[in-house]
Amino acid sequence: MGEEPYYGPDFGLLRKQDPELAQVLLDELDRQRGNLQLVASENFTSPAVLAAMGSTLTNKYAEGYPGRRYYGGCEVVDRAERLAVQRARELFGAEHANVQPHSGASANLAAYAALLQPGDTMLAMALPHGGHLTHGSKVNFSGKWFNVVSYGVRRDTELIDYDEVRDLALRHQPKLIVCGATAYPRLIDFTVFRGIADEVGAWLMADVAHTIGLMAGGAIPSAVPHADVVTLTTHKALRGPRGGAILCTEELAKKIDRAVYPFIQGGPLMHVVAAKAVAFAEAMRPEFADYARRVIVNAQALTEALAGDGMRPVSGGTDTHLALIDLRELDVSGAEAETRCAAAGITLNRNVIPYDPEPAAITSGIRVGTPCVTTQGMGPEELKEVGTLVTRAVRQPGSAREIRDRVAALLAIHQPYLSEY
Ligand code: DSN
Repeated sequence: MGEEPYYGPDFGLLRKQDPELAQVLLDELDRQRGNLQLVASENFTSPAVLAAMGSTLTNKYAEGYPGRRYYGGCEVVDRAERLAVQRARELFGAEHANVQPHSGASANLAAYAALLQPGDTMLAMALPHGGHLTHGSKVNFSGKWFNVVSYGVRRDTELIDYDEVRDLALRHQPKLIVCGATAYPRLIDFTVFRGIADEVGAWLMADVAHTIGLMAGGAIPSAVPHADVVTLTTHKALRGPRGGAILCTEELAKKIDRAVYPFIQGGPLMHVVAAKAVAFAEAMRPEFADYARRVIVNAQALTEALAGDGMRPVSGGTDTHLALIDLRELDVSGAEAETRCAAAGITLNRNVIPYDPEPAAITSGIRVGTPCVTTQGMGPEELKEVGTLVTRAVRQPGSAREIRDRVAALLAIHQPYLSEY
């Protein structure tokens, strides 16, 4: 047996060559291991995914698509992309997959470029009600280049108002209807959206960056059979590398591919494409289905614990991996709660709640999610305790040190990158 070939990260070498930067990596690993990670859009990707991302595939330019590149020497990276595409199609049951988008925002830009012209009308969920920046915010390309009509949630139920969506669609005749959200704890009824889109002759796009991992694991209904185009990220509950992807019907395949390259991107990140292939294979394993189911069970345990301690979950609970908590009764802003939790060793993000009287930098809410803690092996019992710890951190900032000790005890048992994947 010869020496093992170089295949990826060599941390020892980095430490020797650039100790200053190596220390940043060590400190970030410590931060990730040393705090409770409750940001709903984050996860601990597997060591195999990290290995693919740290590989020499990063050296290769491969503008174009497998077998149709604008550079020589692409025959090896072509295999990585073909695997990623095949696996994505199989995992999600999609007719076509494009695995090149660098991010969810890039995937959305490409989808709009494929389906719309500047000035066209699209209907999407308002950011302050749980949508995304790229769903028509005025500070984003989507709000500047398109005529965006926004829908939201009802004030009484805090659920998507499908009657409002239909009324707006009939009145404004959008060319594209976008469903999907970043801070909506409930299931989205894609069949209703499909019906509305058909009624007005619009394309239907589902941006399921947040929930695609749950769909991959079969824990919630998939958007793929209903939407013309599905955009996603690979790094959230799906637990892959940081990046995006697009699934679509065969009918739209060429348009989507041309919109990704050459319209909005140049060379794909082949090391990330390879890592996406690894993640898609991991998500096909039975253990991943179990993981996706446990993410939701854990989110429900966490939400119940929070609700029991007086932190009101928007819409009354969750069907997914996340909860949105209204702090107005406690008279603590989202920004202050985020700071208090950080002092107690708990990482989460402030988040606007529907009809929030506070601006986005302050907010009246926090968002919590369970993809990370579930990867770490925590279960509903631990999540109940986490709920109590979050509540104490928000209500009793003086207890931060005590809470940190309890967080450390939990994390000593559930260490990322030490336990099995
Ligand atoms: N920024 C992501 C999130 O945290 O939800 C969405 O892109």
